[in-house]
Amino acid sequence: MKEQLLNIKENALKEINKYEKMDEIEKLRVKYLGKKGEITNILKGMGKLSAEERPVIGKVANEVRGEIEKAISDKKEEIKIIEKNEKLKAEVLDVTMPGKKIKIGKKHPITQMMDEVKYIFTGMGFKVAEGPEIETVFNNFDALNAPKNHPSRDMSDTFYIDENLLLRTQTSPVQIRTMKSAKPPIKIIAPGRCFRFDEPDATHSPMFHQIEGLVVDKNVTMAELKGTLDAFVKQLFGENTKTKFRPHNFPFTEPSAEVDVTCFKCKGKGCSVCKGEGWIEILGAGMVHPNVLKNCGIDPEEYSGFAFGMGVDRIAMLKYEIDDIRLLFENDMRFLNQF
Ligand code: 2NM
Repeated sequence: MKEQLLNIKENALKEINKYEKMDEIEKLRVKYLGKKGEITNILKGMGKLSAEERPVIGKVANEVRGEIEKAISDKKEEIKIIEKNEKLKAEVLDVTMPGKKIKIGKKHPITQMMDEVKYIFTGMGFKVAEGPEIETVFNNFDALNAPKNHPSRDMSDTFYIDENLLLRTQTSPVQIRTMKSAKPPIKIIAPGRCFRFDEPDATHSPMFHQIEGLVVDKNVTMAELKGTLDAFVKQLFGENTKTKFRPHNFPFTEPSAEVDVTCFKCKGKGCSVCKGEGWIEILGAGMVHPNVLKNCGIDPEEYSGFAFGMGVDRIAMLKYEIDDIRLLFENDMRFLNQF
């Protein structure tokens, strides 16, 4: 029996050495020391022993149990330390590691310009109006008082879809739609894409962007047009910006003007941005032609209005000193990321 106990001890110690996991060691504890374990089994046979043998075997059994218990608890301690170290290793936080850069996009320079212009005009009480890019010939030309032989109507200047439909050549048809459907007072801007049958070069793109404005009410005068545009360019280009109205001709306004502003770069002295002129042309404007009001069902005897229009791409090019409009539409990130 003593022999058996010593065997058990030897096996137990060998096995304990073999395992490295907490649950495996726990299984060994049950196997050797549990109620149905090997030592308990041996001790059950103690009743058959003589009175002399019993205390001797009892002592051996206690020693064996004690040694196995100690080996198990030592092993458990060891495993605890190893597991703790592994956990610490796995959770280590290197504060010197470079952070993960979160890339957020940015707005296209034309969108930035659009937003800036919209912000200024909505601040003056204008509402933003939108309309389709595919328009009727009536809204794009006839309602705008364009004579039947006007060169812009030519097949070689305008993208026609059929004889009644085209890609709008300016955003004025949005204003025609507004005047046809709403009663004055009207105070809107119409931003959007426009299309002209142009060969692309440094200053021309068959698709470009415009923002046009329209105010219609009783007693609207040219003084309000000048005051509105003056306030606009001062906000866009700086407080000291001046405007100059040069007489011009548009079919849809009378009188009409082209509007120059003092160069925001050289303040009028002459530089590469203004080509030495000191002035930059940025707007077309005028008083809405009575025929246009009539075409939209508004009585020109009762109401008057002013309108203006600007090329957003051109203004973005001036502001960001971009010398080729095609760069704006190539979507090369190396270019776009500069703005
Ligand atoms: C411009 C220049 C001058 C204009 C006129 C109208 C409308 F619909 F009221 F007749 N909308 N936009 C206008 C006037 C546009 O762009 C250079």
